[in-house]
Amino acid sequence: MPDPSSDATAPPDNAPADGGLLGAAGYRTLHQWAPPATARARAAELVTIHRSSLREVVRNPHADEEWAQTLVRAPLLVNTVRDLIGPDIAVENTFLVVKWPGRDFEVPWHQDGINDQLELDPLHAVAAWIALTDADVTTGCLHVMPGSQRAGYLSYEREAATGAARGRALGTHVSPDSRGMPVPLAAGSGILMDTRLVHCSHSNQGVGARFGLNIRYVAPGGIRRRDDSSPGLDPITGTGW
Ligand SMILES: O=C(O)CCC(=O)C(=O)O
Repeated sequence: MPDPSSDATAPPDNAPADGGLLGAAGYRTLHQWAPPATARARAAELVTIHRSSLREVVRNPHADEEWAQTLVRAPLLVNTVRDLIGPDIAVENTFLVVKWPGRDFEVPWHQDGINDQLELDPLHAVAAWIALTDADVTTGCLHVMPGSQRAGYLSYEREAATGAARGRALGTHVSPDSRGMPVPLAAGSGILMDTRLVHCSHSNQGVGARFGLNIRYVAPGGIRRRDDSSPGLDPITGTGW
């Protein structure tokens, strides 16, 4: 596993001494990126669109769906991310994850900042998970391993068959029966995570659909490509792209 910081640009001035932008826990909750009613109204529209197909993952909705383009530019979210990784930020990737009630859909333990194509510099990138509906332990909120970012990026293996479309399963460091710490969130709130933070989510055993948008923000120099692919960036602020 390459050293994730070996070709990084200099850490931002506000980088804490322990090497994580989000402190010892590796995450921070974010309140009211939008009024809860606004988030729920958006989720209701998405239910209408996706209910017939029961689609579970929509890749990069920020590229062509107005609601997601607006969400990734929500002022509270953007300002908080800029405080963490600097004034120039871009969206590298988004995933809308839908957990339909009663369906088996576990997102395995994983880290957002590493995959076959790239590795994100944890001092120049941050992951966000944004609640469009209320998310709690019944409906499939995120579970995190506080402090897990300090172990760095872990080796991972892809899940077989259908699971590959949903996430990556880590092969080490996480006990198969560990449930981590649940992070219940109300619609209109979210969580910012160190890109190395180990997290997962369980199936929705509630009565309504659970919608969440995962966003990866990067600053210039925040991506190390691991192959010759060239993922597009959606600049949000700054001119250095
Ligand atoms: O929405 C979920 O349940 C999990 C999403 C997640 O962990 C991710 O996209 O990185």
